[in-house]
Amino acid sequence: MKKFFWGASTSAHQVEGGNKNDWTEWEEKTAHEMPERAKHRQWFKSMPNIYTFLKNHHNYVSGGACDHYHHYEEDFNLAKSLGHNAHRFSIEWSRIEPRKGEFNEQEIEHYRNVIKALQERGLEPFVTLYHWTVPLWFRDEGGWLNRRSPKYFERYVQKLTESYKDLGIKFWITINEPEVYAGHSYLKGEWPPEIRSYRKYFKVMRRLAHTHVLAYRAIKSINPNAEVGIAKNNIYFEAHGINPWNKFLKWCADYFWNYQFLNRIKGEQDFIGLNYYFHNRINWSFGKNENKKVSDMGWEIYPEGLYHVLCGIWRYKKPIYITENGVADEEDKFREEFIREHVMAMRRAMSEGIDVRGYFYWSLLDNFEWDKGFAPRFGLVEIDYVTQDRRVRSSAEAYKNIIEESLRLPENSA
Ligand code: IFM
Repeated sequence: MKKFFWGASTSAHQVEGGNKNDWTEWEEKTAHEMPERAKHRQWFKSMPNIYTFLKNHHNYVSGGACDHYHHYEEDFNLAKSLGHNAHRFSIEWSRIEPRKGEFNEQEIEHYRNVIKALQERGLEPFVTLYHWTVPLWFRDEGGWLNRRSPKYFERYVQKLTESYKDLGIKFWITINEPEVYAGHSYLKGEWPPEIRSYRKYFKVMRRLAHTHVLAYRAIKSINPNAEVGIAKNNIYFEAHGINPWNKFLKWCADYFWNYQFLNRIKGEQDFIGLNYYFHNRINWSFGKNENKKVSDMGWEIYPEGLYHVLCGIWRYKKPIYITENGVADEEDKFREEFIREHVMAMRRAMSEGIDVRGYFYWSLLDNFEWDKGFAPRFGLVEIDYVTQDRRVRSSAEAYKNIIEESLRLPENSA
């Protein structure tokens, strides 16, 4: 009988606090202009509930974040008390290798303690190695545009895998959402290093795929029992009606957004991590959603799309873990229903034979949502950023019930 993993995800930069990487420098540099910049972003108008925050420049500096770096045990106690049996988090490369080729043993020890804290609580660690932030020296050498970048990453991965060999970590995620990162940073120019170039975007995408392959091989050579994959953000593109143009656009979007990267690393991944947030109904152009139900960020809530996206990636015939699925909902009005309906969509896919083995809600804690700062509230647990108090939202209890209900199902499946 396969064990099903239930849990939540976080990423280092978004929750730890006290980081020093390419993002922290960029935040310091741009924070005072961000409220003005935000007004010119497509997404600004769709976030009326969080306008006030978006107008305050303090919103845009990650700073101490949730101080998860010091509160991780308390946070894992909460996850445990909420019925989770797994947890996804990321290791901050800039802490491990703050200067080129120099590894910080104290920080390696810190994450050893983090991993052990999870294991002691019966929470299976899903370790992400790169969730969008890089060390300053790496940025200064040209980041992912530097042709040596995959090798630099491989060296960091080797060091970690060797250091944690005795911990028997099974699940490794090399890269989080490559296309989202490359799109914002090298095509739209909205995230560091603020580049707008098709050529560079495609170069970075190719380089990240190569990086994954090197990391995959490095982990497997040191720890052959490990299972290695990426976390991929796939969108449910739906062509409206029978119009061939809509169908053509859907085909292109599926190819470029959903499958291009996965095709490149085919054969060098043991599972697929799926991050599901978006539905896009195509009617002559993209983005024609009915927007009946939307989150605080104006993102359409469309659980059925998860079913379709799962069917889509089943083409690779690899086990699937839903490594992220979540909603910004400060008042906790629709989070419970959101989770319930997405889990139902997942079960529908499973009942048709799709091998889904885990569901991770994004996120365990409220956190720093990149260029939107602290305004969006995704957490099962609410954070008071002044006192660092944690408060469990009622939807987190509802999620616990969903987990318990599913454990009572025949064969203890999802
Ligand atoms: O917060 C992000 C996360 O870092 C990557 N996936 C989507 C989340 C919500 O936008």
